[in-house]
Amino acid sequence: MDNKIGKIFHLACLRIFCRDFSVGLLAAGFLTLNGSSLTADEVGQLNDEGVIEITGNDQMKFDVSSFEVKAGQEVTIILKNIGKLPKVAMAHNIVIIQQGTDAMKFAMAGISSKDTDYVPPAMKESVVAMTDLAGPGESVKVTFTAPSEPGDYAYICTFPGHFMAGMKGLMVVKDS
Ligand SMILES: [Cu+2]
Repeated sequence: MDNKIGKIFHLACLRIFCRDFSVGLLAAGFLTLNGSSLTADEVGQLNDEGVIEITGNDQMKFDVSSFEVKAGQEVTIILKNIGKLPKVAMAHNIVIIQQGTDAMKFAMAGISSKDTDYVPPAMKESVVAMTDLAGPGESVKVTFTAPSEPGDYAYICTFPGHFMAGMKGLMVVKDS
């Protein structure tokens, strides 16, 4: 009798584990819809007003993987979520972090920080600029002054699993 209950319990656990595991794989981007993952290596360009548009999609990719700015210039990033999945499952933001910040550590720490758009409060000094989270069809934007220190500044999406799936890029600050 006990053995039978144990078996049923074990099967139920196995089922829950498998379900969560496949959701986890999906979130990490290992499963793609048609087997082709978009690995765009696209260089973006600011317009004359210092505005750049970047899209994010349901495959957890930004269409711009790097762009250049001048040190101290005013920059506006417009992020458009061109996906269709509901916001609770698939939202995107752009968070630019300071040089020397461990992006993986930042993203991992942010997973439990839903109230602050998955940006870890303990590491908020590492944020150069960030947008709100955009759901399907939504656009968000942020205007900020580019750092005065030239170099590479990573930007990431902090929605859980997205950075790990490759949702990231580089803002290259050039000497002005
Ligand atoms: Cu994202």
